[in-house]
Amino acid sequence: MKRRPPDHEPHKIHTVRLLTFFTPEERKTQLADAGFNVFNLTPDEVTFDMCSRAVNAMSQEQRAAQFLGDEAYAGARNFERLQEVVARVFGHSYVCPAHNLYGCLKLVVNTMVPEGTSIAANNPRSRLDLISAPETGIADVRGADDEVFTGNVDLDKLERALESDNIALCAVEAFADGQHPVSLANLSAVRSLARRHGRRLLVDGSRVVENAWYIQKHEPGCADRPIADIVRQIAKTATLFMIDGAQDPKCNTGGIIATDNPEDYEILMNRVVVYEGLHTYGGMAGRTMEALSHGLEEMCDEAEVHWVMHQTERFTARCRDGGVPLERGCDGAYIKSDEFFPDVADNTQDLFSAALYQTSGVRAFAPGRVNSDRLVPVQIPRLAMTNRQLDQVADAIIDLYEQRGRVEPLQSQTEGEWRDEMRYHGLFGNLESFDFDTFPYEIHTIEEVGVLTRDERKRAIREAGYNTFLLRSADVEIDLLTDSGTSAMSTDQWAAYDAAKAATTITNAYQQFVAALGDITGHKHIIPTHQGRAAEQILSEIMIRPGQFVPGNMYFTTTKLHQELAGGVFRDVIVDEAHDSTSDYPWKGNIDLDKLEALRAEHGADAIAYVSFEHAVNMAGGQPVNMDNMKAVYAWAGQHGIPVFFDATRCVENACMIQERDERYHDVRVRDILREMMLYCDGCTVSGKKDFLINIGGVQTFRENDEWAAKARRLLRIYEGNISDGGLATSDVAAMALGVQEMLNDRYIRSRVRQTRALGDMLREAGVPIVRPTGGHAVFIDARRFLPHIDQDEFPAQRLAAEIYVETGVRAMERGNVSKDRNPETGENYRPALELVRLTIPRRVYTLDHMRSVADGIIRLYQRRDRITGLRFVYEPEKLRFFQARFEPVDAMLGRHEG
Ligand code: P70
Repeated sequence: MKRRPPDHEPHKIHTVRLLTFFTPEERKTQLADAGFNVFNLTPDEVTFDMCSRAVNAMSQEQRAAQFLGDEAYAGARNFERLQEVVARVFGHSYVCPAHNLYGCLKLVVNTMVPEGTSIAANNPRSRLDLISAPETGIADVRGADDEVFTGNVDLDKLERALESDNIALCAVEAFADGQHPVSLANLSAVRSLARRHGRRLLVDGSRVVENAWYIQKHEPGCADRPIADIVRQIAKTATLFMIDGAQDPKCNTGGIIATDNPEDYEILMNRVVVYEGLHTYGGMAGRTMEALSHGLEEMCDEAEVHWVMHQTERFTARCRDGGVPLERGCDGAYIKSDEFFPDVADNTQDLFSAALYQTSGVRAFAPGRVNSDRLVPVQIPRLAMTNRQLDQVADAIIDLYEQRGRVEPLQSQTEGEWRDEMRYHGLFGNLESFDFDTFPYEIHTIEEVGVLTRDERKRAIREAGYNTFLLRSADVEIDLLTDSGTSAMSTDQWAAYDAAKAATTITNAYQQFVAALGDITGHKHIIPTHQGRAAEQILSEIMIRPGQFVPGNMYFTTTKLHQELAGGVFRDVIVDEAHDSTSDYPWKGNIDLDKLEALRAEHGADAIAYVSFEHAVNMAGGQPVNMDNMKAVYAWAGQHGIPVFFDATRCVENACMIQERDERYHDVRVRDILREMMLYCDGCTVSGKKDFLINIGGVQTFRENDEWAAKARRLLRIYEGNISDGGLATSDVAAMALGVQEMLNDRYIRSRVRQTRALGDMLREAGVPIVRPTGGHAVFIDARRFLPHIDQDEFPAQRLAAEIYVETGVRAMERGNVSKDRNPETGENYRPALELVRLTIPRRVYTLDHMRSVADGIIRLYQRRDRITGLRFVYEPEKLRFFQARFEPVDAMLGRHEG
């Protein structure tokens, strides 16, 4: 089978860990304090930490498993599960747990390598050497013949060793030293030889998955075999198979030895209590066994393996293309530090590490003994980084390589055997810094996505009545339905979530939220609500007298509905450019003051309840309002005694677009721009599910009016919950208190807005008609121009959203004739000027590679657009019909299903 490299992650991001970036001066100070040994830097002092052990992103299930510890001393349920999984994944009936791989090795050496014997190994630097008694020798039996399987054992050498030396054990590392894979054929030959001589074959499978990928790719006859199959065969070939829990199984620690041999198991079981713990936990917490079990099964997932290996290949190739001397490792690029600094005699590994940190904040550390090696592994933490981040780490290394002549050598200050003991005197060479321009977070937890075939998707959309709201999330591969409540929370938010103590009174979480948002907005009253529409309802009820007008910069469905339920009449006062999808006007969210004044002139100021002023206007395409417009509207309103309320749901994106598009604000922090924006209103409603980086929550603020605040709190008590939570869990309030701070990180918000724009640019360059300019949260496809042959009453945007799903597995949302509803007087559809499909980007969830693959799919669809037909209702609800409506294709009668 010929495999294409995967074009995006086969998962999405569930939780992120925030990264810190440092100035060159900060890095120098930190490096000097660390004695020029990057080992002494804490993770907080490092931007990207390039190692692959115990730092991998876990799956959501694996994280959950860490909370399922049966912390019993004996016979834990977690151990029973581990046994079952080991039997399934490795085919061995017995498992001996240990605290980690060192524990496994020690057990084997202590029980199976008698004094005076030696070990035949394919890794002469094996840790077995350190663990064994001093007189135990390692017979290096690695061959040098095979170009791909450089870890293969030379069978003649092994045979000679078995015959003449006193070999106790054959030890093969799958991927010896991180660089040398073995073939299945070689492994089984080794096993036969060992058996013939009555010796055991011990396989260290800590990198068994990477090795299996090599076998699948390069060993004759293996191309069609699943990774899981190959892994199982490797494990079965071994008499004793062990694995480091913190490597391929993505656990944070733990290790196991698996075997099929009851006598060996008995030996291990009786000794494990001496060094590790009882045979049913072996020095691991119950939760570790549980997470390890999950990891053992997940590590063989074909798509994940191919993604991990694709990243390694890509990263290594980029470094190599940049001229950097390296060896390709199973998990990254292993830099040849001596060739990197050919004029430097000593400590080139630590020199490389120090210089790379100095220029970029990237850490790559070579553990081990002083002067024992020359390679510095730059390893990729599994699933934790994006391709774009990795590209930039590679570029940072290449950058350093280009200025290697300016790097000053290190002078040892200490004598030590191990590299982690070393301290140096260094001089900071005059080096250029490398600046990162990437997401400021790493991936902490991933989430599974749905993968269906095209035929399955066709069936799914038909069953969903051609309404993407009615699809199951499990059937969606990349979910761009909404940016609402879909953000990935940070580890800090999760920590606060877990720690928050619930109460029906004032809580700490509430106080933190009020303090944080009060500081950001300057508003006096901060009232949490369960989400945006709750605030909208309350505000509408307080502020609108029946018959009053509510002018706003384009309608939003829930906002307008609540205004109408309170007896108000919505009037659109947005600038005309907003209705023209082809206009490049940068401030399409602005209010047209002439329209506002005309409304007042006709009906009087008293007939206007308030101005409903939305940031980064959703229905117009996420279009920003500029600062002058906010100021002018507020001044105008002040003259007439009319309040102004922001829908500040996407206020941070708006602030970011002000920073980008208004040169007066280029050097102003987003936080300060937002603070100024918040001066020009009397309060806000906010759906916190967007910019506030939380999954549920909202807020109502009042800048100073105590009377409105008292009324709002009264309604809150009646409709929603406590005044300290608005009906939210205290934990969600705590998460929101952090979300409102994280959202103001300039690097974060810029990377978010740029990611959206990147998707827009890819589509536009291919000629796909989209709303211009691209806004902050979404790319809007102009369905009338995409499908000009479909009349608006046959809902081109609704059909286009359905077709995008069938073509790509991407879920989008209709924002057009269906959403706009019918005119209650005429009963006709409104037929709005903007008939759009929204591709909405969740925050911190998808990568640039996801975006590229979305664009590719839509471009393919665009090329066959003339074969797409319209829809008609088969079920039409009365209110907010777009949520539940069902359709069928207009050509369904002909029995012809398009797409
Ligand atoms: C979306 C979501 C919600 C929203 C909003 C603005 C500018 C208020 C709200 C309501 C969810 C949605 C809502 C209705 C129809 C489709 C989708 N927008 N103001 O996907 O807030 O949902 O928290 O009650 O965008 O755009 P909430």
